[in-house]
Amino acid sequence: MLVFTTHSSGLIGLIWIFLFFQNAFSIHPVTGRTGHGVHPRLEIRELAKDRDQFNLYLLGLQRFQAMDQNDMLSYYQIAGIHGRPYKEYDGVPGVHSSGGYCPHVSNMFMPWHRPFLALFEEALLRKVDEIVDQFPAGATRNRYRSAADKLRVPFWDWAMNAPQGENVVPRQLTDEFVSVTSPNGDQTISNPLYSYKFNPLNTNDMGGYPYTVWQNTLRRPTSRDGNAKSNTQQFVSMMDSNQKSLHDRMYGLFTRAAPFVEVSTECVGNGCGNDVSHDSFESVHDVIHIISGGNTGGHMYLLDFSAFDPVFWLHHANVDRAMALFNFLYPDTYVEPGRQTQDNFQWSRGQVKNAWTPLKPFHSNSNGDFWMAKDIKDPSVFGYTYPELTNGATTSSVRSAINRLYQPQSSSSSRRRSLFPGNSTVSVYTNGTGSDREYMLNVVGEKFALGGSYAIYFFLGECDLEDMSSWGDCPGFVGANGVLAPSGGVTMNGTTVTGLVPITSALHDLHLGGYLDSLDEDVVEAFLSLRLHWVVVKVRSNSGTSCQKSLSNTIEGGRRNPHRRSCPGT
Ligand SMILES: [Cu+2]
Repeated sequence: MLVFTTHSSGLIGLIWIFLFFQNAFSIHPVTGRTGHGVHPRLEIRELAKDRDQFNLYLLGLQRFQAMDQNDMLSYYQIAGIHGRPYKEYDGVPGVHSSGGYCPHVSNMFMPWHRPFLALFEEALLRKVDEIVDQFPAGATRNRYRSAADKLRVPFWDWAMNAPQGENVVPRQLTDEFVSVTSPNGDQTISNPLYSYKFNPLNTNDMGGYPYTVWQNTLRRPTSRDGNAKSNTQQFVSMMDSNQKSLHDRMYGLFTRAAPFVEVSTECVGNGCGNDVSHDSFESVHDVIHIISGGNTGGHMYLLDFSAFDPVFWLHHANVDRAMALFNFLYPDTYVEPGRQTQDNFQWSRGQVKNAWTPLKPFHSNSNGDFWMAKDIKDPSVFGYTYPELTNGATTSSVRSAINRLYQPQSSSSSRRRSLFPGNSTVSVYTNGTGSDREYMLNVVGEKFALGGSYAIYFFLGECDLEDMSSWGDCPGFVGANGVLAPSGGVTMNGTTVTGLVPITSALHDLHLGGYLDSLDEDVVEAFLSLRLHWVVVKVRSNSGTSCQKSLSNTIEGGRRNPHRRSCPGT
C-alpha cells in the first residue's frame, strides 16, 4: 500500500512537471491562414457583397472578441501585443517594461505588422471554422465550408474614391448593429466592427484614466469620462475631407521608384536607414489613426490602445496591401539596415535592425525561430494575396490598377469648391500663366515635440479654427498630417518625422473658382503666405491649441522655391 502511494504521487509529480514545462515552453508558430489555398483579402465593401463570406466574418469576429482574455489566441491578447498591457507574448521576454512589441518610425514598421496581421487572421479564422461546424451537416455546411476556405481579413481602402453617393468610411464600420445568419437562425447583433467590448475591462492592464473606465473602444469620444460615446458623424466627415489628400499621397508613393525604406518609414536621419525627407506610407497611416481616434484620445489615437479597435485591422490590412503592391512594382528594393529611433518592448533605441532581424514575438516554427522580414516579402507564405495581385498580375496591370484607384483627377467644374464664402476674393495678385507644377506642404516635425500624438491641420480658407468639430465640413480645410507617438510621456528628442500634404488639387479648385489668378509659383507663394493657416492639435485638448514654438515646423510651398514661416502668432 505504501509502495503504491509513493509510486502514484511520484507519477503525479512527473505529470505535473511535464505539464508545467509544456505550458511554459509551448510555442505557437504563426502560420497565417495556410492549408486552404491562397486567396485575396478583399476591400470591405467587396467582401460585404459576398453574403456567406461576410456573414462568417462577422460571426467569427464576434466569437473571437468574446474569447477568454487568458487565451493567447484571443482577440484581447493578440491586440495586446501592439501596446498595452506591455506583457510578454508566447514566452518571448521583453527588454523594456514599457511599450508594446511594435516598431514605429522604423525601417521595421511595415514588415513587423505583416506577421502580426497574419496571426490575427489565423486566430479569427479558427473561430470561423468552429462556426461552420455548427451549421447543419450537408449542403448548408458545405456551402459555408467553401466560403470559409476563401475568406481572409478585409482591408479598408481609405484612399480610393468612395463609391457614388457613399462616404469614405464604409457603413460596415459604423453601423452599431448588424444582421447575421447564425447556426441558430437570423439574428441582430452588436456590430463587431463598430467597437470591441472588453470582457472584462482589466483596469490593471490599461495604464490610466480614461482607458480604465472605457468598457469598449471609442472613436473620437464625446467626452473623457465613462459616459463617452463615439462621434461617428465626425469620424465620417473628417475622413471625407481628408480622402483627396490621402488619395494623391498614395499615388505619389506608388509612382516613386525610391528605396523601400524611404517610402515605408517616416523616420529621417540618425542612421535610421532613410536620409530623405519625403512622404511615406507610415506617415499616411498616421493620419487614419489620428482621425479615427480623435484628439479626445479614442483608442486608435494611441499606439498603446489602437489595436483593440476593430478598424485597426482593416486599416493595417490596407497598409500591408500598400507594401505588397509596392514590393511587386519595385522588386529590387526591400528592408535595409536601420537604427531604431524608439525603445519598444523588444528593442532599444539605437540598435540596428535588418531583414534578418527576428520579428518578435512571432515564431515561425516550434523550435523557437522567428519570422524575419526576408521571409515574408511574399504574402502567400501566410496564405493570402490582394485583388490587384491575382489573375496573373503583371507590372503593367498593377500600374493601371493604381492609376485607376489613385491617379489625381484634374478638377472639373462639378468638383469646384467655394473656399471663401461671401464676397472675399483673392484679386490682389497679378496675372500669370498657369502651370502643371505640383504643390505640397512638406511637414517636418519633431516626433516627440509635444510629448504625445499630435496632428497638424491645414487650411487655405476661412474655417472656425476654435471649433474643431466644424473642420470636417469646412471647404477651406485641405488636409492633415498626423504624428503618432506612444502615450505615457515617453520622450526621445531628436526623432524627426516627415510627411507631405498635397494641395495642388485644392489650388486648382481655387483657380477655377476665381480665387487664385494662376498657378504660377510666385502667385501661389504669395497666396500661401497670406492664406495658409495651420493648427496643431494634441491629445487631451478639446479645441485646437495654437502652434507651439517647440515644434520645428517647416512649410514649403513648392519644392524649388521654398519659403518658411514661423508658427502663426509666434
Ligand atoms: Cu503598429
